[in-house]
Amino acid sequence: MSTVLLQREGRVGILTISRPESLNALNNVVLSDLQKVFAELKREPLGALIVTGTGEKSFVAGADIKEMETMTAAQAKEFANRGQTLFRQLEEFPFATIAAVNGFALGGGLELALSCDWIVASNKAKWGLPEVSLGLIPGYGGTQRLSRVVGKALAKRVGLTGEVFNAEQGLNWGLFTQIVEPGEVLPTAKKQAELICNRAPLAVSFTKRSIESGFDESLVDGLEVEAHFFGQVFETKDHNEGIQAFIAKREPKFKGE
Ligand code: CO8
Repeated sequence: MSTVLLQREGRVGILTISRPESLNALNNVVLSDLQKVFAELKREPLGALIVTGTGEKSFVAGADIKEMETMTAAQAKEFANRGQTLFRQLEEFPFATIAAVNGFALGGGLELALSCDWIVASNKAKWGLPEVSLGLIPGYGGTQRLSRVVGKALAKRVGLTGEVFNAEQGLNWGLFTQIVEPGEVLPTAKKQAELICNRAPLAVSFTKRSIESGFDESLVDGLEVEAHFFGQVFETKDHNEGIQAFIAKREPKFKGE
């Protein structure tokens, strides 16, 4: 049985990491299963994808510590590269991705959530980068992505202390876009995903790419990227449909063309 389940509800996908006996820790099997599911998502894309963990206790409690017990330095680098490649694929999907953090998001779990477009979390969620307490460092992008979201000083506080933080701190620091009651995490993420699915798919994808491509550029170069995509969207049929629907005071019927 796969450790990564993909459920499709219309154009919304729900990807669930499922290793409850290890609080959904990421081992080599999970990475292989993720690889298969991502390949399927490339062939048959969605409108939006929600990433979550099975059960109420944990999103993902990190990379599998037990699997690292006998790893050599070369194997560790390979394990980090493998996870990073996968998380980059997740980040680069043309559709929206929402992490629904239902519990612990530690180490590799936080790094997985950070590779999604945004994070909706339970008000009971606990998160952090505890790697330094194991004599390790984050290896799935934590030292790079967290600072881009919360800023350098807070990212250093999280990574260097190895402290575990609560949901409110995550919200206050801008890591989580929203915190809700535990039973509301998935329904909230689903509502947001459904909203996106009602929008023009190519416009959604260009908006995401414009934000991503411009983020590390100067404002001037970023604005050029935006102008480029603004031009591109005028080559789509959906832009015509959107404008015509507005003028005719009716709902648009987007086709992703
Ligand atoms: N890896 C393997 N097993 C785990 C992990 C994990 N990350 N987390 C929990 N488990 C297992 C426990 O060992 C336990 O198994 P068993 O019942 O066989 O003893 C089971 O899950 C339940 O866990 P606990 O009994 O510990 O549950 P508690 O409620 O007491 O505690 C905690 C929950 C606080 C989440 C605790 O389990 C914990 O501290 N887990 C480890 C968290 C952690 O340090 N995560 C970071 C790991 S390092 C990492 O993610 C690096 C990422 C980059 C990798 C780069 C490649 C080299």
